[in-house]
Amino acid sequence: MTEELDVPRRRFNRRLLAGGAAVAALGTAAAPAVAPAATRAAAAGRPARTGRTAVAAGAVRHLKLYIEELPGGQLGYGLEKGKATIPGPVIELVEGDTLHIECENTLKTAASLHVHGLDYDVAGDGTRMNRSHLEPGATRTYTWRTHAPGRRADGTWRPGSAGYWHYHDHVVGTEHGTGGIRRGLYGPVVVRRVGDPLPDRQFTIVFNDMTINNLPKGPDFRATVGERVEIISITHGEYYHTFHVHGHRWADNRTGILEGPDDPSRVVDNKITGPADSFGFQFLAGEGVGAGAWMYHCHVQSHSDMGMAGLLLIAKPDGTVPGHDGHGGQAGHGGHGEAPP
Ligand SMILES: [Cu+2]
Repeated sequence: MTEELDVPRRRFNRRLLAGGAAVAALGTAAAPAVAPAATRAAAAGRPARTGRTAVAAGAVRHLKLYIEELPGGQLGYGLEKGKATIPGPVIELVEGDTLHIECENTLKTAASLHVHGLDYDVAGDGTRMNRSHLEPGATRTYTWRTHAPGRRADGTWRPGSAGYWHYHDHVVGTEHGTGGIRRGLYGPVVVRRVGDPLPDRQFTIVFNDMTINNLPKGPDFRATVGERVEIISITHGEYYHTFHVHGHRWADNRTGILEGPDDPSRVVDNKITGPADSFGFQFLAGEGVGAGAWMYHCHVQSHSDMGMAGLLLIAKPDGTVPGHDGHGGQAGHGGHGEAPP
């Protein structure tokens, strides 16, 4: 429990002391996307094609996931040995898919994999209380299932699994994984409904205590005008935050996209978010506003002042970002941690 009480102070000290080296070490931790073929093509930077949607539900897939130590006392999930990242890799499913994750704990302490929003047996819960965790050096297969919406036998409506969810450790530090989450053991899960539009770019932004993705200042992300951008927002730690993007807005529903002229979803550009919340949305980069260095940040004033801000660098088709001088030129912004496209 001492560790619990120690949280904010340690975090703030690290923030104050974090020099360029620490930032550089963590800056390489931007997460790659692990996605179905169509999204992977987008992540690989291939030209945007319009009208791509999620298809082929009902697949049974297998994934290997490693829990590893990272420089500076951080921890991460990774798809290959030595390649763990913070946040962990994006895991994408389509409603109806089943995923078997063979998770190996390379740490000297027990750890686990616990997911939100999906269907799993208690043996896949990832907590010590039901012995579904990983002892040091152990490997265990966690099975996640998903389902499409439909009518129950009693006539009520059963929601589908589609949504922006997340996974995290539930064991390191405390029996709630407080130490694991603080040190970086978390990542995004996207479950799509058949027919959902697929993004060209995908960015995961995790407000974890007073960091973004465990970096003392928010990383920058790059896209080109007109691309379909997907933001996955997750919050962890001790504080409430508000997620705000400049120049763009989204519908406060499952996808962020209005389904037609009569869709009653509220359109927002700012959303309150608390520990373990997750949501996501898509928008067209620069729609109606053009290319530029568009800020995203927590809108709790003291939080943004302390570094909870980064840039969506939306380039013109020729690759330039008007008004942005590249790296490190912005007051109060380090320009580090730019995610690869
Ligand atoms: Cu905040």
